Amino acid sequence: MDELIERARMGQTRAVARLITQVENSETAASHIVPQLYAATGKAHIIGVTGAPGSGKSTLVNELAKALRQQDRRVGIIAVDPSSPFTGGALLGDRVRMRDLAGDKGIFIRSLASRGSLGGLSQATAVVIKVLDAAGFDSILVETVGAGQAEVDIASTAHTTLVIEAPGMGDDVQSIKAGILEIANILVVNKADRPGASRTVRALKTMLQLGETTMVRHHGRFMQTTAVTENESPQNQWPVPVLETVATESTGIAELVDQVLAHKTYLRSTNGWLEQEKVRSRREVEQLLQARFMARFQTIVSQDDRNQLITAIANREIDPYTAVADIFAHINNTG
Ligand SMILES: Nc1nc2c(ncn2[C@@H]2O[C@H](COP(=O)(O)OP(=O)(O)OP(=O)(O)O)[C@@H](O)[C@H]2O)c(=O)[nH]1
Ligand SMILES: [Mg+2]
Repeated sequence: MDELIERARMGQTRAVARLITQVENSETAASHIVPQLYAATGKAHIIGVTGAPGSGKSTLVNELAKALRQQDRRVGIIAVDPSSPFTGGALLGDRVRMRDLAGDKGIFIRSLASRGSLGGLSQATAVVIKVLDAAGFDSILVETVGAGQAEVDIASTAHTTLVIEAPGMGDDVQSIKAGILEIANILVVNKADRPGASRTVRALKTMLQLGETTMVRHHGRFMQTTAVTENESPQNQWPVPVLETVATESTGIAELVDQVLAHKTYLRSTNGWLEQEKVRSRREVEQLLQARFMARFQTIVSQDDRNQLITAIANREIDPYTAVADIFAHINNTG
């Protein structure tokens, strides 16, 4: 595997693909691969693309990839738990698009589907991003369906988060999920060829303004005013743009790419880049600790004992706090 890692670091696409397969198939692969790659990571611009199902994320990712590629950037694309797999779905749906991207060594596309492993999909995604980063991909586009945890995961993983809306999903302020303000660095109203696009844009802009009165932007993301750190200053703010695109006709893509790159420049010229790296690192350490602790718990306490414990808690024979204290004592004694 070490030779594979070395070849991936030199940017060889086939080695990258094989490494990722190992990460997918083995829970221990990441703990072998990441230590050897990590020092070579941290250069790639990680761009999260999230939004409602069918809003046009894959089509937009495809367009973004082409535009970034035209600027000679190497582009990685990761589709997390895609409802329409990249090989058969909309991204490479029609032949013209497929020819655009396939066969280009500067583009790497991979779908990740959810698995039952301890760390789960967000951990696998984090590892795949690192492999691509170390292999010299400049921009890494990560598509996730905008739903609850996946959305939060992508915002803590990506440097720049794009939230994609489409018109006609209820164009009033109330129907737009408040959560998107907390994660979006760029808001995109795609399918601007459909009726009601300008109303959706207006609703989003109103929402942004409303948010401004109760929340303060922190490197482009809204936070509760109480959580703002002392180094926050007026110039340390990114005004979230609201853009219109028609992904199927490549309309508005140039402006979108400009904003994506402007956000990167913004992060680089403030302490935003490092801050985002810290957010990601903290989350990653916490997830790894959790996974390792659970694995250890499951090794030390047998399945039967665990079941008995849960039953005892349900029957009010023991309370959950005492149970956890006992488990900790047991683990400490076992060393
Ligand atoms: N009219 C119009 N249709 C579009 C536009 N962008 C995408 N579509 C179409 O909308 C459908 C869904 O597009 P996708 O790119 O698969 O959307 P998605 O958000 O990736 O979908 P999921 O991954 O399934 O959530 C496809 O049929 C696209 O061709 C657009 O700007 N205008
Ligand atoms: Mg998609």
